[in-house]
Amino acid sequence: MTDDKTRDRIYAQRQDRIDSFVFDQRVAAVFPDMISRSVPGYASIIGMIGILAKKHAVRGSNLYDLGCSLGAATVSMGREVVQRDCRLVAVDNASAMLEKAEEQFVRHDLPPVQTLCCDIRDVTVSNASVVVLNFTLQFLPVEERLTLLRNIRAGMLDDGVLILSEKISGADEQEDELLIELHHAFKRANGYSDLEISQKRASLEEVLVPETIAIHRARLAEAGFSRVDLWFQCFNFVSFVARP
Ligand code: GEK
Repeated sequence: MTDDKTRDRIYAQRQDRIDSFVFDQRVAAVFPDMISRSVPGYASIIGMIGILAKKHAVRGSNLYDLGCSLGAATVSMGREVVQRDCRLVAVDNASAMLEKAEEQFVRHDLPPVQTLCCDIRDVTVSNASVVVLNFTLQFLPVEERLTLLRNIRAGMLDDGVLILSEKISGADEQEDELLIELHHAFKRANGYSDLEISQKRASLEEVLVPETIAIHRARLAEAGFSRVDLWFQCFNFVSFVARP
């Protein structure tokens, strides 16, 4: 259960004007509640990121969490690789989010975590056995996504993995409508009102740009990933494992 301060009620009151969504202090304060009531399978995905990290983390390598928010994926990976002399790198350009992530990292007994408050497009990925983009690529302008994936690929070890989770659009209009309808029903079942759902949707317009599975697969191939497997899907939320 969440108390009043940690319950997401950001869009509960009717707003005259809907501003574009930003990851500020208000969002950081309610983020765990917001993401778990909005993204189906979020807790499972976070848990599986740890399990994938355990399988693929190479001794002495770096593990990246790009767009880490409050650091849930970093914590999940860190717990699984404690003995492996790995370094965790957690990156987010929203200081309100990263400050809270840093509190989490202190609270858990993790390998060293380097936190970077910067744009993920400015990070040089190197010696990476695991790279996580858990619902982050969707916030970059579409035309900048390939360059980021190429940079990630260039800094990855040959047997490393990229875990890419995204909100997607359906392959055609009919599928898209179905996935959105089911997602909204999921949010309603989790206590969001129709007003909250529609105002949040408006705030994310042009901020979060979803693409189809086919587009993601083609871009990952173009960026130099030789194998892409879809390991999770629930409605319009998916996660891929991509390998060099
Ligand atoms: C989780 N991965 O809990 N550079 C750096 N950070 C960025 C950028 C950018 N260009 N664009 C967006 N972000 C997390 C969840 S949330 C997903 C990720 C969501 C950051 C942004 O500040 C936010 O913290 C995160 O990416 C997206 O596993 O809220 O839907």
